[in-house]
Amino acid sequence: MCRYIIFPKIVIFLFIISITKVYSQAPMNDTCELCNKPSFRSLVTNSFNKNSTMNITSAEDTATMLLIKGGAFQMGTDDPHFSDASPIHRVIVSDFYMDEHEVTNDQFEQFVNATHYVTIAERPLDPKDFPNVPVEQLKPGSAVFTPPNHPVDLKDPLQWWSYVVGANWRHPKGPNSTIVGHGKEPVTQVCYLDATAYAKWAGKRLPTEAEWEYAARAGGSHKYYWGDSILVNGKWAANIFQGDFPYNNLVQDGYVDIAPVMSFPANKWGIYDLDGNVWEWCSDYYSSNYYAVSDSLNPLGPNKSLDTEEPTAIKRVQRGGSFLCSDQYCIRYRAGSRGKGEESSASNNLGFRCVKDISK
Ligand SMILES: [Ca+2]
Ligand SMILES: [Ca+2]
Repeated sequence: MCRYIIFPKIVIFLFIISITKVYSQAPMNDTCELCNKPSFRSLVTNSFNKNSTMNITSAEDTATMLLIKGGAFQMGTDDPHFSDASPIHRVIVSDFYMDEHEVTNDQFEQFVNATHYVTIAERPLDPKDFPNVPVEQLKPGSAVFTPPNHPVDLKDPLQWWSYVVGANWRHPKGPNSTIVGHGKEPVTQVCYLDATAYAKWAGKRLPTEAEWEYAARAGGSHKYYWGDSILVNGKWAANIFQGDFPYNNLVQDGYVDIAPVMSFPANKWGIYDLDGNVWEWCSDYYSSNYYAVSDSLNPLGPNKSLDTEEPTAIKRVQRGGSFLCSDQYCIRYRAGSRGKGEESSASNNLGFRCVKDISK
């Protein structure tokens, strides 16, 4: 399994390169209000009937899933900061069930105990994939947020991301960290391939990008998924980053990094933490121009990955941003914006949730 790397003194996954380019498009400040255009809002169709919501329990994991009644909505955003999320286009999704929260460490441990699955970040690195790297340096690990204590150049993510040997889902920040006592927090350090393995075991699948956005919008069309103001009744609506990124986290939302799932209010359809906390894998290949040619009915994404900035990397869509998003740096927690990541790369701000089809 190939994990892309470059090798100065430390190994850095392609993930780092990806986020560099994603985040480098973000402005220091953004006052754009295009998401509030009346024409956009009026075109949203919400067929959701709250009384139709029902809980189910999967056969294999313990997640509560909610029925998301299908309907039509306007997908994407014309915010010029998110060129890959335009044009806004009408999409129809069918009914589906969605986990009410991100997959937790407890849930992922249940999966590993049942299957003895070994995540990509735990597997040995194949010297064939890294011919220019000394074998003794090929040690399993993953990307970890390691913030400095002083201001840094925001164009250089290597100032706050490090490849940490021994970082994996059981030790999200490295060998000295643990998930013990953090069972209700979302699992991290799981790549796309790990997430799909879990979903298959659970009898589920990853959401399509369209399903994810449809559920996140919950019938609304606002700048943020929860509304037009960053605060709701004076409180933070999602776990993101406040302060001076990356060195001075003011923790105004109460969480310096990951929060236990369901620590913030659910959206109007009862789903928690779609926005913020951890990025979430979607099933679609990532293509920066897909929205121009997207199917309108249950789009599955392009049939292959195409990131024009890194055409050789196989990438999947990620959605929702994480506890590291802020208006100083990554603004891709805003409604309609997209993320992307190489399939085999993970980090300690990246997780997933599952969906399930309605039985016919
Ligand atoms: Ca926070
Ligand atoms: Ca999330």
